[in-house]
Amino acid sequence: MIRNDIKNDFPVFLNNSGIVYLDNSATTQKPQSVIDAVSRYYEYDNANPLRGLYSLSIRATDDYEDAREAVRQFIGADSVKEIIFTRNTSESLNLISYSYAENNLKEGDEVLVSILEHHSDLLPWQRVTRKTGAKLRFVDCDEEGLITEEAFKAALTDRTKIVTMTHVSNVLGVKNDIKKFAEIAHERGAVFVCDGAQSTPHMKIDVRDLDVDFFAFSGHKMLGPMGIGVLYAKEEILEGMDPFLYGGEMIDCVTRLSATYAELPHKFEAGTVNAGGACGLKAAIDYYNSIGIDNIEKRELELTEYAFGKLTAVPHLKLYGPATAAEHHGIFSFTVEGVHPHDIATILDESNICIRAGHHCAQPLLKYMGVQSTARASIAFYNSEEDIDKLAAALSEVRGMMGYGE
Ligand code: 7TS
Repeated sequence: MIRNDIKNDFPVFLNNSGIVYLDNSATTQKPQSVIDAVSRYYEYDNANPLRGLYSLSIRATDDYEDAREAVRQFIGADSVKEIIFTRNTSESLNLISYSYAENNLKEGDEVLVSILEHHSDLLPWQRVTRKTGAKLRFVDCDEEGLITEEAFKAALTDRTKIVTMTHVSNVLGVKNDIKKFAEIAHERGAVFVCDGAQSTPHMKIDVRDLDVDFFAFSGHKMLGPMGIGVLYAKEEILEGMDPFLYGGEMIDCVTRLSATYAELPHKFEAGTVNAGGACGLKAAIDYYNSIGIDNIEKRELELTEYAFGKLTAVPHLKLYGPATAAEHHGIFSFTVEGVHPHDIATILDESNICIRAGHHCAQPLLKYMGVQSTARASIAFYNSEEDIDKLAAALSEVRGMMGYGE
């Protein structure tokens, strides 16, 4: 059960009375406990972690490493060596492309991406395939946004070395069967990368069960602070990879002309790390655990079904993606006939309703869908039926405000 007064845990709602926040796919709001954890780190424990030999610095190091352990448990990884802190999903995916893909791809090899990808899981692959002479191939989705097993198998070839796919689409809300696709990719000898930016905040993640080789996500989309993200990767793969960024803290021994590198995971964390952000991310994980990820999933499903019913009843509204409510995972992209999505978002803002409009950093997908832009509402467990009622009511008025009749 989620408490009825759950929004009171989030100061932004107390400081912006009446606001209806439905842009959770872009970033979530932060509970007081997360804000306090970041402050607490700077008020009590701040020193440069991993460097000092004095107690304060040791406490800073412990805070940072405790956060890594919290992340390990949260996603079910075997070892903290497999948890690398980055800035966000984008950096995590770039790390894979620079440190793994660039050294493992050659001319003629193929990288398979899905048409659903956010630009963050596309551009790094465009770059590395250009650089190595490998080929970038796409697996398309069906009309509802689903990638079928048949389509996936047909897109794989003996030359596919890397498959990369989002767990949940930030535009359509569809969830890919990552466990099955990773298994098929492995049978064909490819490694599997999963973009977990839109799934980790909303469902139980078990990287061992999914059996993915890489899994990337952002702290700020799961109640944590901005500027801290995660790359999970299997230890044996990380061991064989070159560092991503070079400099302080990622070394073992340095001579004038060469260096040996630190043990995992520090080999991939050059320079002073974001310890305050890591403390905030740990507090976010503690908050998830105090509510229970199962309860969050259940509540978000209820809200998703409620929103699906309300949105599909709005006249002249076209909803994109799955025809079944549950498959939207809290994400609704839509257009209103005759009204530009930017106008929809601006009109809704007058009622204090926050939604996103545009291409959602997924231009190839929108082109494939045959639209330039959509409006998007995305839900988190702290939203309410009342939020959705306000959204639907405001959407019903949009055409009238633009001068259309009934
Ligand atoms: N992958 C997916 C599936 C995403 O939805 C996003 C951000 C990213 C990667 C990039 O995450 P970042 O933390 O590195 O920026 N998606 C969105 C969105 O849908 N609206 O704003 C950002």
